[in-house]
Amino acid sequence: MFSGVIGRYKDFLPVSGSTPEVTLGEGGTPLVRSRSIGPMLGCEGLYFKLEGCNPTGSFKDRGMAMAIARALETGRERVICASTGNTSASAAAYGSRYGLETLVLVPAGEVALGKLAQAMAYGARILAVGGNFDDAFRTVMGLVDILDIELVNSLNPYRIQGQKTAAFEVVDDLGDAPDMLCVPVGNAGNITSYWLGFNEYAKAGLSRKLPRMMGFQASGSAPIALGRRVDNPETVATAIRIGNPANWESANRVRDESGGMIDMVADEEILSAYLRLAREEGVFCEPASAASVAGLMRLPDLGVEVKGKTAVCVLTGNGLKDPGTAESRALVEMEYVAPDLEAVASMLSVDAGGWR
Ligand code: AN7
Repeated sequence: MFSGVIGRYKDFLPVSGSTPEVTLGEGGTPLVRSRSIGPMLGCEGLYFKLEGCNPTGSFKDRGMAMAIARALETGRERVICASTGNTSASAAAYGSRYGLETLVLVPAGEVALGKLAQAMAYGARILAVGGNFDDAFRTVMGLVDILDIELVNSLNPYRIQGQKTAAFEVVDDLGDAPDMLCVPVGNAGNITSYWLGFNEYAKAGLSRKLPRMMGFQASGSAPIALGRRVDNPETVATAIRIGNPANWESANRVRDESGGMIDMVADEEILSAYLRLAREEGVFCEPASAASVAGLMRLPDLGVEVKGKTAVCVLTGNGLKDPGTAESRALVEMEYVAPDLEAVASMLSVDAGGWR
């Protein structure tokens, strides 16, 4: 029986007999083959890893299960994070389930509604900081020095350990690693995790190759791609609105070791990929997640061959996290109509069994 990432991948995780098997049923997410974008690009196979199918709707749950297990094992009663939204939703969920007090610091006015609703419902204490994620994170790092509290941001190595299980699943499903893995980059914890996972599986003889790691930031918020801190990051993809990533060095190492790249995509490209995924693939992810697909679509222009390649795009979060962007950017107007057949038929100009 499948029982979350710790239960399933124990042998590859730093757990002992005394580590509680924390789970909300995370992991085991679908790897769905592209029907439109992959064939258009001439990929041998393009797959979407639907991390929005995790219990709180993002990939963060994999790492959170491990971080919370560790917090419990070491007797902590409180956990803390700074977050653009998804980490706070995940921390709040696992925190409430295991009786830990959860404190989250978020950039005021810059967190998508669904994520805030989650943190509220799970009962976290939420401090809305009058600044951006980087300000909130700096404050959290100060707080962990003076409080008896477990940091559950991706600087916590157990987060990385839990998240590497997504790479295991990709290999388990495909039979080997893909030629390339495309992933959105914010704090660069996830790209670090996947690379660790692919390497561990290769060492264990469970895969033959290693993928090129292709990370994508939003162009208004692209410190790693630009090679310098961004003081006022801006992007429609609020999840990755981060100007000074915690795992910056590690992202550069992953890029170099894998022969990959960390590049950037414009908000318009992100939104265009976001709508294409929804309209041509039936996959509704949040804007930050679509940066992976926007990035893949740019690769031919950057001189990177995608024809004949196997690629996986990690769709890190569920589209329902950010209803505001769907409502404002999907270009569909609701049509209001009286509640009777004649009015509806007339609005549709019903004609010969169809409508105009
Ligand atoms: C949907 O929740 O940083 O490069 O505080 O929510 O590992 O940071 C979220 C990041 C990609 C970037 N996609 O991952 C947070 C937070 C989604 C995300 C990322 C995030 P990292």
